Amino acid sequence: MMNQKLKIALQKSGRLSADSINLLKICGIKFDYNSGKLRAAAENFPLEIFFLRDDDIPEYVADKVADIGIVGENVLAETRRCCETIEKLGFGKCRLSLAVPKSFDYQTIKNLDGKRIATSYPNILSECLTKNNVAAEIHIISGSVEIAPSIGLADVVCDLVSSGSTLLTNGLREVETIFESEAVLIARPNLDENARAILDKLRFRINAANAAKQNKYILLNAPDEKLAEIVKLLPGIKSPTVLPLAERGWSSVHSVIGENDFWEIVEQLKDTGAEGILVLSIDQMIN
Ligand code: PRT
Ligand code: ZN
Repeated sequence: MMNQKLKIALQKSGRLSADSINLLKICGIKFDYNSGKLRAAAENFPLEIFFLRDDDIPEYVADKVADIGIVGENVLAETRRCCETIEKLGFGKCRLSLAVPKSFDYQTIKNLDGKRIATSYPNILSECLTKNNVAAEIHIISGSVEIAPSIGLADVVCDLVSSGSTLLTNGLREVETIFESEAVLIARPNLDENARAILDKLRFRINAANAAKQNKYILLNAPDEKLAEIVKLLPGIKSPTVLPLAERGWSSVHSVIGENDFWEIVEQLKDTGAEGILVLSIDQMIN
């Protein structure tokens, strides 16, 4: 089937929406997105995009309404749908944690025995409690979990945390992380050969864009007598490119360096005698 399209489910509006849409954009996929729409067709890639509530995405994918989707690992684990995790995407990072009011004397998870815990994640929580042999009462609430203790609905909360400021402003103390999460690309089981081929094309682009994000392209001028030392500081993909400058005794050196250590390397390069250092972002990196 030449005209087959892969169907992808993205969060319509929420914390994962902008990053999910941006991921497709940096993969060079063009589509018309406006917030009212529930679906869109890509112009230059065999992809049809569905915009849904995040909680529904694992179900849509498992039930083959969509072939693939982008969702938080927390939602995937909670809904317990049969989907394959294809790729971690590095955004939407958060953790599911237990938090207690400041006055709660918390030493170990055993202190939760007999307590009432408010959460939107009853499945992940009950698995954790069972594993730790704790018998607590789970109160399922769908939003604003953090206010449950102050209104007398629960003794403890189990909620998603990123910066921690929501817990802090509600007088709660994070005591235990029970699940770490980030956005993932998921696929339905048993994708047919054509769908798998389109997914592989998409993954190739995602990996190129993610690798590019983690690296910088660096150009500099080096006096020839310092070249050996400078080249040693720059691993490059294979090894740095060295080209002679018009001015004798000088060379231009080009390389790729990791985003995490580039400031440190730049300082060392300067100390070694490098001049005119330029650092550029990379759009795609294909190995
Ligand atoms: O409408 P829809 O159902 O699609 O969206 P939603 O409101 O259910 O989800 P949304 O958009 O809030 O979150 C989507 C996904 O983002 C979650 O499933 C997580 O995978 C991820 N994510 C990352 C977070 C957070 N960080 C986060 N901080 N989801 C929620 N929060 C909330 C948390 O519940 C708490 O209320 O933010 C608050 C805590 O934040 P801090 O920074 O104060 O700690
Ligand atoms: Zn939701």
